[in-house]
Amino acid sequence: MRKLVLAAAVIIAWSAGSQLAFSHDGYDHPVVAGKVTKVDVSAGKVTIAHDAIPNLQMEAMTMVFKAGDPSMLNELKPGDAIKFMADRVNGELTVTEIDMAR
Ligand SMILES: [Cu+2]
Repeated sequence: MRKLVLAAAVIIAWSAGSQLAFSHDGYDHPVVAGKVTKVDVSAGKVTIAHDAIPNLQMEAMTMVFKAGDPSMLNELKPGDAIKFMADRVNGELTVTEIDMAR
């Protein structure tokens, strides 16, 4: 829960500074369930078979995301069940948070 509150605070701060950075309506990133299908640490990218992502108006699909921070990929491997948040950052679909699902 604390992470969600922090994320909201960061988004509000960013939105105040740059209207261009955010194309979605809300200040919240919904947590989305997914399964890692590929990890490319050198490219800083991860492929996720994900459920619907409401803040990106995206249905369930498998696709590549950029990692908001490359270090978040270090402990991920194909087959991992995850909970994550995603947003469009500088025009790229980016995972902003990842946690293992339990
Ligand atoms: Cu997608």
